[in-house]
Amino acid sequence: MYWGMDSLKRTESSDVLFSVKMRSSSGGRHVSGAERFSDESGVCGVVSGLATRALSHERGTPDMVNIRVESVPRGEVVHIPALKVRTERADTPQAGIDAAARLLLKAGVADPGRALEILRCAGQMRGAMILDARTLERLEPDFSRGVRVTNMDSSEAHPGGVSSVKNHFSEALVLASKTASAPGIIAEFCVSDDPGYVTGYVASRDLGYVRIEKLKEYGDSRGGRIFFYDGPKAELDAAIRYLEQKCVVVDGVPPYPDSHVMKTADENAVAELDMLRRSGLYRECAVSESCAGPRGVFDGRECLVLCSNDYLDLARDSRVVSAAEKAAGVWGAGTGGARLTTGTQVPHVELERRLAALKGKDSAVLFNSGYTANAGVIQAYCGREDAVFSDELNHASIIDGCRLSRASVAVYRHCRMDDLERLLAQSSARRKLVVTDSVFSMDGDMAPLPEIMRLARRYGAAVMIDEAHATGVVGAGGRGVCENFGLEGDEAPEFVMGTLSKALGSAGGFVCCSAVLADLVRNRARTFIFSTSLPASAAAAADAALDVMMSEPWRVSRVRENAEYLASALESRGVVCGGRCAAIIPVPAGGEEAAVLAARRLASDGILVSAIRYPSVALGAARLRCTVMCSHTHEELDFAAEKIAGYLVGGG
Ligand code: WAQ
Ligand code: MG
Repeated sequence: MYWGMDSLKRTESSDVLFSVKMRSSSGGRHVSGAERFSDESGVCGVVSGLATRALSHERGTPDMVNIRVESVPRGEVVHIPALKVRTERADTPQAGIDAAARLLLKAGVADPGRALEILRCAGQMRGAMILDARTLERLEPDFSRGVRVTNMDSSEAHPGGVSSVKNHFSEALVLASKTASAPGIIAEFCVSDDPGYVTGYVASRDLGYVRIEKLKEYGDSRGGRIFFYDGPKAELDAAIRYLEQKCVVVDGVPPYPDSHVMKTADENAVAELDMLRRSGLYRECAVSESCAGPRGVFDGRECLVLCSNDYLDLARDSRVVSAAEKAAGVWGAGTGGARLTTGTQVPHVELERRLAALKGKDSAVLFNSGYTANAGVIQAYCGREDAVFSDELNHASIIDGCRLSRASVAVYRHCRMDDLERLLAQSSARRKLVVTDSVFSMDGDMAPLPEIMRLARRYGAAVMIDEAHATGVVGAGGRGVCENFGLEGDEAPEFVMGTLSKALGSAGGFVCCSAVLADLVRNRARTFIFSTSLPASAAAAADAALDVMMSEPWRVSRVRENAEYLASALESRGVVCGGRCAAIIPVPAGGEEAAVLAARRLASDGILVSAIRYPSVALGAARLRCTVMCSHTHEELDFAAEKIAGYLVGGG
C-alpha cells in the first residue's frame, strides 16, 4: 500500500503538509509509535494505516491509541540524504556488542564498553539517552523519558514503509539519518526493544548506518538508543530541539537493506539459513535406517526413540503391514487421480465408514494428511463473512486453515473459557466456528471440551476438534476426547478431525461429521479436491490398525500408563513437565539454544528427543518434547528420565 508520500513527491503545489503521529499504550505502558508526513489528500490513508498498525501489534491490542494530525509549513521541511548502509555479521550477542564497541570507538566515543553498560542499566525508556561522547555523562533533561526524535519521514513510498506494518530497517534508517545530521551528535547506537528483532546498528556521518546482525538473544525485549554528543554544552538544547522538532524528509531510503543488490535465489536462501543457524532455529532431517518402532537407527546410531507419534506401535505391526501389501497388490501403488476423479477406491470408502463409526458420526472424509484435513475443512466451512475462534496454541495446520478460509480469526488465550466467551459474545459473523486441538500437540494438555461445547451452543457456534494426538490414546477405547468426556450427539463437536499417521501407524488424515457437512467438505475443501488421493495401501493399513487397536485395548491403556510413568520419573528427579493426559510430555528447556544442546547431548547418549522451537512454539518457550509408545519399557523410560534430568537439572 502506498500512502501519503507518493503524492507528496508529485504535488509540490500546496504549501502545507501534515504530520500524522500515532502512539499507543496499554495499561499506561507505551506499546508502539510511528509517524508520517502526508499532503492533505493522503492524510486519511495514513491515519488508517497507522491505526491498523497500532491495533495489530505483536505485543497485543492496546487500550489507547492516540493519532494526531498537525499541519506543517512545507517551507520548514528539509531534505537530507539517507546514510549509506552496510551490514556487519555477528553470530552471537557478544560478537555484536564487540563490533558495536569497535565502531563507536572509531566514531570518537571514549569508552564504548562503559556506554553500553550505562544503557543496559538504565531500564526501558521511550526515547534515547544522550551521553557526552568524552565523559559519558548523561545529558538528556529527562532521564526516564529520554529524547524522542520526531517529525521525520522517508520520501520513498515503500510498501511497509508507509503502511500498517513496521519496517524496522527503513524506519530506523530515517531516524538514524536525521540524528546523524543533528548538530553535535557524533554517533548513535540502537537495539530494538522488539523481542523478535535482534539486529541493531551503529550510525555516524562517517561510518554511515552499520547494521549489526545480532545484538541480543531472540525473545529479549530490552532495547534502547544512545546518542553521543560532542559539542558545546550551551548548544545541547539546540541539538535536542533539532531532534525533537525539525521536520526532516530523508531521501534515498531503500525498502530493505541491500535491496538494490541483485541476488540469486541461492544467495537469498543462504542469507536466510545463516540467520536460522545463528538463532538456533536451523533444522535438519535425521535419516533413519530402521523400521518405525520404539528403538531405531538414526544417522547411523542406535537409539531409543522418544519422539515418534506411532503411539500404539502399529506402523511395523505385521497385520498392518500385510494389509498394506495386500491392498497394493489388488489396487495398485497409486490411485491415478484425485478423489473426485479416479482416486476413490473401495478401501477409501470402507475406511471412511469405519472412521465415522469410531467417532460416532454419520460420515467421514479422508485427506492425504492431518495438515490438509485441517486446512481443507476450515476453508470449506468458513469464508470471508465468517469468524473462526482459535486457541492460541492450536497446531500450525489449523492456523493455515484459518488463513486459507479468509475468515476473520479471533485467537483466544490457551484454554481460557472467559476469553473465548468474550470473543464469541462480541462477534456478529455469519457463521462461527470454534477450533481447538483436543490434545495440544506441543503441550500435551487437553482442551476443556464440555465447556467449549456449552459456550458454542450458547453463542450459536459450530465446533471442530483436532484429535491427531487423541485418537488411539484418549478415552477407554482410544476413540478420543468425546469418549473421554462422554459427549455424544448434540453435545459433540460438529467436526472431529483426526489422523491415520500417528496412533494408527499409517498415513493420511480425516474428518468425521454429519453427511451434509461431509458433502460440503467434498465440494469445497481445496486440499481434498486438488490432490491425488492416498494410495489404497495407506487406507487398508489404517483399517487393519483399527482392528488391532480394538482387539488389543491394552495398547491404548499402556501408552497412557507409560506417559504417566515417564512424567513421574522426570518429576522425581526434579524436572518439571507438562502433559500426561496423552502420550506427549513437554519438558521446558529455556532458550532455543539450550533445547538444541540438550537434544544433541541426549542423542549422543542414544536417546532421540525433539527440540521444539519457534515457530512450533513461541520464542523463548523452547522445550524437549518426549512422546511415549505403548511398547516402551519402564527401564527405557527410567534411563531417559535420568539423562534428561542430568542435562536440564544438573546443568550437564
Ligand atoms: N527517538 C528516540 N529514541 C527512540 C525512538 C525515537 N523516536 N523510538 C524508540 N526509541 C528508543 C527507545 O528507547 C526504544 O526502546 C529503542 O529506541 C528501540 O526502539 O537495520 O526497532 O523502535 O535491521 O524498538 C533497528 C533496525 C530497529 C536494524 C530498531 O527500535 C536494521 C527498532 P525500536
Ligand atoms: Mg520497538
